Parts: sequence; C-alpha cells; structure tokens
Amino acid sequence: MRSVLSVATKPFDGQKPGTSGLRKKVKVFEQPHYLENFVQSVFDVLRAETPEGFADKTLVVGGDGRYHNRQAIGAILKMAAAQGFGRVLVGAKGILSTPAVSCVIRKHKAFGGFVLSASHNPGGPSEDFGIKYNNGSGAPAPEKLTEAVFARTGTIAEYRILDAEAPSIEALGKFQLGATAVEVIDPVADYADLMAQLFDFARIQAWFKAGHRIAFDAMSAVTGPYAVEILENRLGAAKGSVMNEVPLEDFGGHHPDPNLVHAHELVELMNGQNAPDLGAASDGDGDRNMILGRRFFVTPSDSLAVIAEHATVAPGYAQGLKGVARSMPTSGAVDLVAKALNIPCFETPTGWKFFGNLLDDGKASLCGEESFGTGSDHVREKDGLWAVLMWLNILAVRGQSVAQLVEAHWKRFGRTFYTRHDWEAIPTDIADKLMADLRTALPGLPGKTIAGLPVTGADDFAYTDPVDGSVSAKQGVRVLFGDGARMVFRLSGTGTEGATLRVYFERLVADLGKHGADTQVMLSDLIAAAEELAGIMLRTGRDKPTVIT
Ligand code: VG1
Ligand code: CO
Repeated sequence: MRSVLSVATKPFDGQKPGTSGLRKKVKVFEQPHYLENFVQSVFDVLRAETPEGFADKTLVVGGDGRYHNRQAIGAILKMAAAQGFGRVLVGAKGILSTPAVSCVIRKHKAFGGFVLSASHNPGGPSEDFGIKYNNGSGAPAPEKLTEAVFARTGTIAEYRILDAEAPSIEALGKFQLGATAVEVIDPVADYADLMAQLFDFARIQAWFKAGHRIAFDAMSAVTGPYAVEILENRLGAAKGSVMNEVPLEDFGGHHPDPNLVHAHELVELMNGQNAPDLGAASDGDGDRNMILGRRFFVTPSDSLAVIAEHATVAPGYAQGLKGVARSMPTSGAVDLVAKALNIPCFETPTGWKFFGNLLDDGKASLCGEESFGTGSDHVREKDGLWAVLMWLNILAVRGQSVAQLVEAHWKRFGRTFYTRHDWEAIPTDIADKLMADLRTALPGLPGKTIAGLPVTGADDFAYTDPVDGSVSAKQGVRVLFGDGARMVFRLSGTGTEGATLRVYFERLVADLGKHGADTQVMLSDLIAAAEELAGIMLRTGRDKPTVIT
C-alpha cells in the first residue's frame, strides 16, 4: 500500500468566488502546491460536511484537454486517493466536457466532480487554466460552498497526496490507486446516450437523409469527439460536418469562444454560397453554443426564446416546460414566451450555479444566458451540443429554415434587439471606481434624462433564491428607460487580466417594418446614454469596446 504524504503549504490567493471556479494563467497553476492547495481546500470543506467520510463515494474528474490538463488530473487522482475516496471516474485522455461531467455525476450517482477548464479562454503555456467543483446533482458549487473554499484557502497549512506515480489515463481500464478504484471511462458514451433519450434521433436522421446539412465548429476544443459521435456517427450527418474536431492543447492558437468574432471560419461558411442549413459552434469545455442560419445570426437570447416556444417537439420535453429561467442580463424575449405559455419565468444573477436550485426543485425546465449558454434539467450545466440537437429537432419537425423560425417568432412576440459590449483588461481600480460611481448615482436617476432618453427605473440587481432563501446582492446595475429599453453594467467574474466591464443593451420592437434593421443602429441611443452616464471611454482612454456581440 502506498503511503499518504502530508505536504506543508501556506495560505494562498485563492481568488474570491467569481462566476465559475478558479481561473488563472497557466503560470500561476504551475507554481508548486497551487492546484493542490485549491483541491485540498475543496476536500476540507466537503469533509467537514461529510461525517461518514469518502470511502463509499465516487468522484468524477475530467477536463477540456487544454495545456496542463493531464498534469492537474494526475495530482487530483493522487489526492482523491489520499482522502480515501472509494472510486474515481476519469475521462480517457483526461477528456470530459462540462455538461458530460454533470451527466456522468448524475448517472453514476457520484458525490461530485472536478472540471479542469478555463472555458472559452485561450489555452497553452502562456494562456489560461481553471478548475471548478460540481456537487452531487452535477451543478457548479453554490456560492455558500465557493465562499467556504475561498475562506479555507486563506488558512490551509497542508495537503494530502498519495506517494505514487500518476497512472496513465490514455486508454479505457480499471486500476487501484491506494485504496481507491480508478476507472478510465469513455468520455462520450453516457452523454450521447442521454441525448438519444431527449431528442427524436429518427426524425433528425430522416432530415439529414433528405439532404439537409449542418456545419459544427468544435474550435479544436472538447466537443469534437462528442459532435463526431452524435452528429456524424449516430445521426448520419455527412462526414466532415464537424470542423476542427480534434481537441488541441492550445485550441490551435484560437479563442475557443463561439461568437461572431472568434468563430469567423464558421461565420464565413454560413455567409457564403452553398451554406448548410444550420451552423453551430461550441466553446472550450462544451457548455456554450452559437446558432447560425444561412446568412443569419440567432442571438443567444432569441435562441432561448425560440427553444421555449418549440421545445415540445422534442420527446424529452413533450410534456411541456415547468418554467423557464434566464440570467438578469439576458434579454426579455423568453419572458414573453413564458407568459404566452402561462409558465413562470425566473430572473437570476449571471452564472449557471444560480439555476441549480430551480432545476433541482422542478421550478424550471429550461435555462439560458445571453453569453451563448442554453440548457435544461437534463443536467445541471449549460450544454452546447444539447442546444444544437434541440435546434436540429425543431428544424426537422417544423420543416422551416432557421431564419423563418426566428422571423415567425419576432412576428408573434416582437423582436428584442440585443447587444453586449465588453471592455476587457481595463485597470481594476478604474473599473471599480466606474461601478462605485454608478451605484452612487443610482437613486437620483429615475426622472432624469440621459442622452435624450427618460430614465424610469434604476437599481443594483439582488436575487433571493426562491428555494433556499439565500440572497446574492450587487449583481449588476440596471437602468430602465421609458420605452422599456434597458441597459445593464456589471464586471466579469471570469476574466484573468485586470477587469472586464460588460455593458448590455436591449429594446423590444413590435413594428415589423423595423425588424430588418441593424442592431447597433437600433440601440445607438442607448449606447450613447451608457457613455454619458458612465464615461467609459473617458475613464479608460479607449475609443471602442474590445468585443461586441
Ligand atoms: C461569463 C458569462 C456568464 C457565464 C460565465 C461562465 O461570466 O457572462 O454568463 O455563465 O462566463 O461561462 P462573466 O462573469 O465573465 O460575465 V463558461 O462557458 O466561461 O463556463
Ligand atoms: Co464554457
């Protein structure tokens, strides 16, 4: 039997709980004891609530394949063994997408799991790495847990690790690590089987047989193997429908971020001659999605609303939705569908962890975020490929194009013009001051006119969880205008360099004649109002946002 080493360590900067887990430059994670400190802090917090210990518990581990993934997994396996876990399930080659981790945790009734990823952030030796813990329902750790872990990182004095070589996880198999049984599992199988239960695979196969086509850009990240198995092997999409299908440690040098800027190869294909019916992309860890028709971009907020409208075409949702939920900065398009369906609509702070209780409690079946995140109660993470399959199922049953479906939706509910402006890597003190000044100005705003627009309401979003009553305050500054238009300011919780200011704009337009207009033009008065109110360019010295989506 291998012995357990207790390694002396010091408290470290464990990062205040952000939108999801711990994200830092690889260089930070490569410092001795850094990852181990975080992992031990999580184990210590969990152990305090688990008097019976971990001996009959299963842990799931996997990541998006980025640089440092295998090394981190090796350390976690040895540490899980040192804590006395009964069993660890690890994806072969260290691969498991974020939704697949959630799926595997739920299917195998695991105690929890670690996801190694920095999501859509670039990978490689000088780029980003990340780690987050998911609980036994497969959901990202709730704030209460992440705060306890953060507190623990400030007092930790040692971590426990098995004195052994990290085993090879390249091929499927089972072996012992101390008293812990390690199983190297197929990262795709459980997830693909779940998708086959939710969606009408026969109908989608027939749609492809009839000559319809998809282009799916895996962006050299984790979804490649999942998309090839599900879209090409099981559903019969033409070979080559999945682009950039091999997960690379540096994602080929790209941002694995499915938006119009970073997925430009796909965008060009969808705008060109002979474009396929559906274009889609996912991010580093497979939880995001972008949906495109021929020369047609579906905003994530609209995608959520259209899915809510048509979800019952899919067998897994044929009984109807119990409710829907969206993050606060996501547009109100889905609210209108919920109203028409006579189901509740919840508004939560940014970050998928806030949907966990609503899904567990059966209050909502469908959730979404404006940041290219959509998902349902099938797992407890947002799920990129799930959204693509939902769209395929809708297209196959409705027999309309992507553009026709969205335009029919606008005709029925109105079109919510929507855009997000990101100001990345601005000095933290400037960003903090900007937000503090906005908060100070809030009470005086209603009744004022900014850039010619009358303000009717302004607040700092606070959320009370309807299930456990926990309160999350200061989740973003909202300013409402006379015609129902809205803008929101918040700081990112996932950036790894300085601060990222996100400003969100939306306006519902019923007039059909205006539905073809350009989004930035339709929202230009709001964009001017944001500058007048917050002085972003003035304070940062920049002349435009880093990314507009
Ligand atoms: C961003 C998005 C948020 C999303 C989060 C994690 O957070 O805005 O909607 O849940 O990323 O997504 P922030 O705090 O930077 O705005 V992922 O795909 O990076 O796990
Ligand atoms: Co992600």
